[in-house]
Amino acid sequence: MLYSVRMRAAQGDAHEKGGKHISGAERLVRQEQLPAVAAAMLRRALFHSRGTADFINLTVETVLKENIQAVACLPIATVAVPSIAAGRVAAQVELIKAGVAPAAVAAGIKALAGLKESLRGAMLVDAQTGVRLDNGERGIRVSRMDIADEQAYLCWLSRQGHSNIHIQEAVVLASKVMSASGVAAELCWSDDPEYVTGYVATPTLYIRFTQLKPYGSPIGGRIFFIKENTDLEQLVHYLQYQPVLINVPAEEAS
Ligand code: WAQ
Ligand code: MG
Ligand code: MG
Ligand code: MG
Repeated sequence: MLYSVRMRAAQGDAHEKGGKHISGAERLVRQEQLPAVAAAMLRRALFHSRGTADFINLTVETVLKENIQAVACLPIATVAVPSIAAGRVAAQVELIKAGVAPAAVAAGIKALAGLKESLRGAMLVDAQTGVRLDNGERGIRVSRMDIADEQAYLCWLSRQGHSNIHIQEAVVLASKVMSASGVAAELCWSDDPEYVTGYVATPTLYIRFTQLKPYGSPIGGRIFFIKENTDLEQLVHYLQYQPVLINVPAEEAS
């Protein structure tokens, strides 16, 4: 048995009462990890660069091992770009290569860049038409995922020169999202003011771009581009409720 641990924190009031989203996190852990993981989430909500939370929801639920699905981790590539504009152009090229219509890519970037405030979850956008498919202002929050073997993951990342928590969490999330049938690609940049690197995820690659948003901006978000004829209800259920553990490639003998 594992435990799904989920945290969402807001300022002013609860999210559903119009509070400002500060931070969220989701893990799938063993019982002995639970106290430390829960404490770390509370710390993160209380000491966040987006501000201090005064509403924190921490949920813990059991998950049966036989319901967990194994998903392969996406490989990571990094593209250094000289400016935000160059980063966004490069991201658009990758989204188009992944099968998102140019007009939908443009609409998606416009929606993300035009946000007045960060949502708690991701926007769903039709990959052909660019029309927004989720109805809420909150977006769809992906949950119930984690890395299967944390030590192996941290080693695998560190051998590629990566060590920060943003990338650790984003690669897990993107790997789950891209394992969902119906998602053509994802675009993301952080809502943490100091974190300007963003990414595009495709079915085969997680591609980082070193600048996708202005330094200091507290507005970030995610867009999942949805293929034609996708059963939205089934997709959203998978993203929110299907427990998934991500596996890194076994270490190659050297
Ligand atoms: N499900 C759906 N949307 C989410 C989730 C989730 N579990 N978590 C965050 N979001 C949305 C929400 O709108 C946030 O405002 C936005 O994404 C950004 O979240 O170097 O740190 O946690 O390779 O701030 C990407 C680059 C970092 C990492 C992403 O996102 C790298 C990041 P943040
Ligand atoms: Mg967060
Ligand atoms: Mg996050
Ligand atoms: Mg954040």
